[in-house]
This record gives sequence, C-alpha cells and structure tokens, in this order.
Amino acid sequence: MAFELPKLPYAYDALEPHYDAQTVEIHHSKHHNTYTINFNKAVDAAGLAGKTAEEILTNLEAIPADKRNPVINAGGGWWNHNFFWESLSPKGGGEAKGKLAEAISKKWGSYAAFKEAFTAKAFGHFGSGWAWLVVDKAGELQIVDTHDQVCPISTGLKPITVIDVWEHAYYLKFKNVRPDWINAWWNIVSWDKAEERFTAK
Ligand code: MN3
Repeated sequence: MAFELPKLPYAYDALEPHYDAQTVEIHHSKHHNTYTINFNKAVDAAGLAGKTAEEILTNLEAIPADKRNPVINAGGGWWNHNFFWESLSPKGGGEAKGKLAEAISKKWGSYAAFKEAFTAKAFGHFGSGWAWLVVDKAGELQIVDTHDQVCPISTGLKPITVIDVWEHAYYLKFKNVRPDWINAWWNIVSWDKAEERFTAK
C-alpha cells in the first residue's frame, strides 16, 4: 500500500486524562485506518499512484471530476488525521511560545483572546469537520474551519494546529458535549509542534 496508517508518536493512553485511551485507539485504529484504506483505493481509481498526498491534495482540479470526491474525502481524512495526531502531545497544553506566541499576540491581542476565538470556531462548526490555526497566502494567521475532510492545503493555507470536531473524535468520552472536548484539547495541544510548523520555511 502506498499510504500507510502512521504509528502514533505516543501510546494510546498517553493523553489521559484529557483524551481517553479507548477513544484514541478507536479513532486511530478504526477511523484513521479506514481513511487510509479508502485513500489507497481512491488513488488507484483516479490513476494517481506514485504521487505524494501533498501533490494530490494541492492539485485537486487535475483529478477527473467523477473520481475527485473519494480522493478529497479519504485523502483529506488520511492527511488531516496524520496532522491531528502530531498536533497533540502528552506534554502539551500551556500557551503558545516563541515566534508563534508573538504572532498570536499581534493578531488577537493576547493568548486568551486567541483561545476564545479558536474555541468559538471549533464549537460553532456545524456538523463534522475541523477547526484550524493556519497561515494564509498573505502570511497572516487565521482561524478557519473545514467541513468533512476538506484539507486546508487544498486552498493554499499552511496549517499550524488543529482540533477534530467530528463526533467520532469525542463522543465515547464526552458524549454530545463538544465544549468539554474542546476544553480537554487545550491541555494536549503541542505548542512545540505548532512553533516548529510556524517557523518552517
Ligand atoms: Mn477524526
């Protein structure tokens, strides 16, 4: 298989008590795995074998129209989850640091104001999807959401960090109470990884 389910950079129970082991295991070994399998099928069907996920997701118009949606759904699902797992850490939480902290303060005035705005975007997203901190084409930080498995790199955005607000990401532990999941996420988001992405060329 061209695309594989990545190993998590931590154990399934490493994000406890904020993100429970059962949810992490099912989210990774079932949901993410299904996206992986379907991405490979969609890539084969569209004649894209051999290309990287980034090449595929940043050039969706090149895919035959009748083959495009499975690639967007499964390819985005594969890529977004890779990015999501790497955005989390057992040593996460706290506040943004370094150059990213400076840029957040410049854009939103304070980390607290940014946190409020990001939480509102994640909470307010209707249905399945994601809330992202990204750098836009003008080089400015933005908070955006994407529906289903739409990937921000497809519209030229540079993702910095993300929260998955699909119900499968939180329902087992938090039931329908998305705000509790968002509160938990702030304790496991890796600002080291976000800074690394933000300062990468
Ligand atoms: Mn998910």
